[in-house]
Amino acid sequence: MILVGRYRSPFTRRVAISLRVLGIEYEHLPYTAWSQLESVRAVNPVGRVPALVLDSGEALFDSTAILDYIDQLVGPGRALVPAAGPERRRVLRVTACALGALEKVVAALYEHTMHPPAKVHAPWLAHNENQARSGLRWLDSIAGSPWLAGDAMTQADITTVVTYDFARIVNAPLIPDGRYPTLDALASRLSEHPAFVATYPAAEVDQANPSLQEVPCEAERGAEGAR
Ligand SMILES: N[C@@H](CCC(=O)N[C@@H](CS)C(=O)NCC(=O)O)C(=O)O
Repeated sequence: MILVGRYRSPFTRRVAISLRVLGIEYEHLPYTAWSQLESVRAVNPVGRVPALVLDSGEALFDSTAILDYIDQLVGPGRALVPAAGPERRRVLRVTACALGALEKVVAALYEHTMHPPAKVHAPWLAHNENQARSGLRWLDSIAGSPWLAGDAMTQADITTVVTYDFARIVNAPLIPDGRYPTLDALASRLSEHPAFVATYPAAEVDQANPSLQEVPCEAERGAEGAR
């Protein structure tokens, strides 16, 4: 199977990490939905990453549908979202919060990068950042055992840490030192996990040296961009 999308896309990264955690081999095509839009449209009519192209040629998108397929592939005993019951509800609830916060971080980033500075609408930017903060606060507050839901790593942990890493990369002021101690601890622990190390966006940026301007969702903001 082929995973289409750069790891700088957090939606792509959560799929890549899940594939690696489950030991599913894949080929990686690090296309961006911006300068390589036609190649991305060939596998997703909406032109967004990630897509997963199966050996049969069937293309799956978006990240939630792909993760559902991967879980079905490995079966209920290894799936990253439990098959039923309160365990499933908890993993879905936490994952939904992490994904919602991620979408808000992306919306705030687009407000910055897709408009000229004079057209940035400060109230909409603040709204999105506040929604993201609220989601992160809740995620930080629910921590129990080493994992966010249950006694093993689930999709809740993967999507939460991908969101946290992404927020720190593109909008460091959203994550002041010490504000989210539980998320800090979880992200720091998983930063040593091979699946998280291999997909960390900075490593990919170094290898590919892409133009940061043309890929807002997937771009890193340097010090001059930080507020
Ligand atoms: N809901 C989608 C979101 C995917 C998404 O927004 N991907 C971004 C990259 S981070 C993209 O391709 N953006 C291009 C665009 O929106 O035109 C998913 O979970 O896969």
